[in-house]
Formats: sequence, structure tokens, C-alpha cells
Amino acid sequence: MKVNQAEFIISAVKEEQYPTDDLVEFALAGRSNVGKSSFINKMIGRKNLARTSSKPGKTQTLNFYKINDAFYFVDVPGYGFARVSKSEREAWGRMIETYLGQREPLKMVLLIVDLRHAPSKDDQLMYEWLKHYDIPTMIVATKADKIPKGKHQKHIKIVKETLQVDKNDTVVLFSSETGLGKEETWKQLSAYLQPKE
Ligand SMILES: Nc1nc2c(ncn2[C@@H]2O[C@H](COP(=O)(O)OP(=O)(O)OP(=O)(O)O)[C@@H](O)[C@H]2O)c(=O)[nH]1
Ligand SMILES: [Mg+2]
Repeated sequence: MKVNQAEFIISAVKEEQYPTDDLVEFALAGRSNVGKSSFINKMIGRKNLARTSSKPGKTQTLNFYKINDAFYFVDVPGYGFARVSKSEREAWGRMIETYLGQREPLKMVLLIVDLRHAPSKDDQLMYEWLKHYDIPTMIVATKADKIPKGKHQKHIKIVKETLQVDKNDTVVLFSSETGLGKEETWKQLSAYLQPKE
């Protein structure tokens, strides 16, 4: 996939703010600080269009990035960030459920997990939730550059077993540092980007 154009469109917290041009959307979900925003930047070849931070909790709103005037990446705030109040967590839950559960242009959720560690309880709950609502999901195991190549498959196996990944769901090994997995991910996404008949 050649990305010629990428622009930030809006930070949304409620439905009225979502884009209305009816383009396909791919959402990035995952634990806070796992590398969702970095994933977007690597995929589109831009250093810092999606804001990243070494401190968790950087992305707090649904951030819509329009790519090639053809589709959106939607950066979803991460979960599992300890320093938030109960009411903030509830507001987060409502925002995410409304978007992921009801958004018609949303074609696929990319659940980003950290290849170094077994998926957390929250990762498991998120995957189960996505499966329960029949939302097409792909697993992206990122930060692969932090694990020696010889151990990649062992870690992928732990990811698959811990999440009990459906055999029809793709699991991609990824690194926002090296670009590993970028082409494979584009291949998966391009299935949803065929021109309309
Ligand atoms: N080595 C390495 N570091 C990464 C990778 N992806 C992300 N990081 C680092 O992890 C930290 C968090 O990355 P972000 O992309 O901001 O994470 P996020 O999931 O968007 O975080 P929130 O917005 O807080 O939910 C940053 O310091 C990144 O540089 C990767 O593939 N390899
Ligand atoms: Mg982020």
C-alpha cells in the first residue's frame, strides 16, 4: 500500500463528532502505552502524525486519521491505565462501546498486544468482547524488535493461547521500530478496500 496522503481529521468523544463521509474505518485497540499510535505512524510512514508518548494515557479521545482519501485509522484510547478515576473509566467504557459496538463504517479492529508479555486480563476481555459482538478482529503483536528473532514464535504461541485466538483470525508479528509486519498488515486491510462494484 502506498500512502500518499494522511491527515488528522478530528478528536471525537461523542457520535455527533464522527466523520460523516462514510469511508471504511479500521480501529486500533489495546492497552495504554502498548504502541497503538506508533503503529499508525509506521503504517503511514509519518514520524509523529499520531501523537505518541513514553507515558501511558497519551491518547484520550477517538482520533480519526484519513488516509489517501479512502479510509480512516481510528486511534482508540488505551485501557488499563491505572491513574484514572472510576467515573473516568466508566466514561471511557461508554465511549468505546458506542464506537466499537455501533459504528457502521468500522470494518475491522486491530487489537494491539505486546509481544514480550502474555496478554493481560484486559486484553482477554477486549478480545472476548469483540468476538461476542462479531466484530472482525486482527491481532497485532508489536514491539517484536525487543525480542530476539529465535523467540518470536514462542511468544506468538503464548499470545494465541492466552487470548484463545479464533483460528480464522490473523495474528501479525509487528514492530514500529523496524517495520516488520507492515506489508502483511496492509495485505489484510486491503481486502476491505477493494473498489465498490
Ligand atoms: N521498541 C519499540 N518501542 C515501541 C514500539 N511501538 C511503540 N513503542 C514505544 O512505546 C511507547 C508507547 O507508544 P504509543 O504509540 O504512544 O502507545 P499507545 O498505545 O498509543 O499509548 P496510549 O496513547 O497511551 O494509549 C513509546 O515510547 C513508543 O516509542 C515498537 O514496535 N518497538
Ligand atoms: Mg496513543
